[in-house]
Amino acid sequence: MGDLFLGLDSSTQSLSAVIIDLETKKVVLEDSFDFAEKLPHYATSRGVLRSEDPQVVHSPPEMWAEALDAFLGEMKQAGVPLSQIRAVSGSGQQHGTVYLNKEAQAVLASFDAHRPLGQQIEKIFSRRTSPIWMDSSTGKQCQEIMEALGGPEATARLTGSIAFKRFSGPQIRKFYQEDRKAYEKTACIQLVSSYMASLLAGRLVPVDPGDGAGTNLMDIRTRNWSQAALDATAPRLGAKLLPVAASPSPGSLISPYYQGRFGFHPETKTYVWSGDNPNSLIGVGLVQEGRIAISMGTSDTYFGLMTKLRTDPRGEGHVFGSPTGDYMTLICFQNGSLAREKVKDQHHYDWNKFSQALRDTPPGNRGRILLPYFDPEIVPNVPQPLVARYGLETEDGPGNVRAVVEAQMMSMHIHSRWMGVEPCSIYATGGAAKNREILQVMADVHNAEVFRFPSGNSAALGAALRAAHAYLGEEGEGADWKGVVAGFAEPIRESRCVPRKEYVKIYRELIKIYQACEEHALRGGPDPNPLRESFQQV
Ligand code: XUL
Repeated sequence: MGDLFLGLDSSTQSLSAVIIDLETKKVVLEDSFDFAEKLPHYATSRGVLRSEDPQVVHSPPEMWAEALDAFLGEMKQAGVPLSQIRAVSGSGQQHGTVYLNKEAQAVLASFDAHRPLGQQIEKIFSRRTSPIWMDSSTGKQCQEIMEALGGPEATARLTGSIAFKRFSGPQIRKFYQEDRKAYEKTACIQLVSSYMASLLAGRLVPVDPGDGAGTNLMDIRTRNWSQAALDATAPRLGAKLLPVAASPSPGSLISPYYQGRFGFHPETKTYVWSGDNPNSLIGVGLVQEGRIAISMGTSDTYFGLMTKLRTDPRGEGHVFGSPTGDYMTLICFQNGSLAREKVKDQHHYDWNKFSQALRDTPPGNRGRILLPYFDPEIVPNVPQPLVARYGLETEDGPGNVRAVVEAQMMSMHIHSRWMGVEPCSIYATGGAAKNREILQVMADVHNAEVFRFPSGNSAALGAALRAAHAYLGEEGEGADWKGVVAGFAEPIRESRCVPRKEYVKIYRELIKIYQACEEHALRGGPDPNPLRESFQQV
């Protein structure tokens, strides 16, 4: 066995791990630790704490730490060769913020290998729970920030995105406004990625430009915090943030805690983590411009690498830093697997029946449309849950299954036009990419061939590849991205789904109808039913 590299992915519902062997180009381990199932005492539903207000969604940061400890413990028990890991990096769900007090620094530096991590970090928080990317309770703060920065367009030009409710800046502003005392007691605000990296390094670790761009606080051009954005968000905020890490940035040794407790080698390096989406970009091998990836996880994301900065004039999409030093574009649809699971559960289906329903129904669904915002939606902006059906009975199981998948694919098509890329091939990843029927709808709606990846966890794989790239760079062996991802981030050739001409034509028409339904339901546009009925007669 050659040098091993570990990538961790602290996502909404679970912590995942991928270990790669760079010499043999093999994935040695791929495993996952489910928060709700393994740590039920945090009483989360699928990793999150809901409140009476559907817009407020938090998670307990102690749960993420306990998961890291327990998951590594499981690996040690199972005989995973942790001592052969040369370097670790990771991926965190984006935007979530962790609030630490002034004790944190000293506690991180003195972890005791004889006691569980969870117990040792109990007292480092100035806020018990972390608002996460599913939280949409900061509409007011977004308006205030954009006003201070000269409007939505100016905000997008400066930070890569207009102010979004889930982004860290608006969330920090809300905390400052609602709990000033706790804000004052906060010595350091971290993102999920930098918090997890800090637990590994035993010191406070900064964010990288990929995740930093998900805050509305970073100047997307200089990749440093923008003073104007900090001032628009909360007083003295700059003092509570570590400077954004340069990329590449040097590694640091893993905390001795992990040697004592799990048998890691004392020279194991840890590297700055990034967000799940920048990691996935690497995990699906998008180290050059041109292709697009769709990740179907809790949320669905549509993303690609971009070499020249371009922001979305409609304000729906984002620009983040790419781990390669370029940019990446991204659109996030909150009702991803959330909506697919809702429809599946409403009709008491399992995933096999879900697929069967797609096989049993015709592409185009005879013009029946579902707007599937079971949760508040990010793109398009839908502040409160809204489920609207056009010509579709609520009880019609197969019809609703096809409608939810078609709605998601058509919405991606419509809301990604600003990127100016008509992809001819799409890389599909995330849990739902296993479902061939869903990939066929993707191919037909986007008129593009679709490939799947062997690893469902592109974010953790991307993190392992980032660790390898940084390690080789530091060891003076030189690493180019193409060489590092080669052999790992390759799609499965046989998984290819080809767009079918006759259905591409149907979807061209249906997309117009879907857009009319969206206009009608969200912005009081004209009744789309006449258009729908003429479609049905074709
Ligand atoms: C991206 C986004 C989500 C989260 C959770 O902007 O909000 O994709 O990163 O996966």
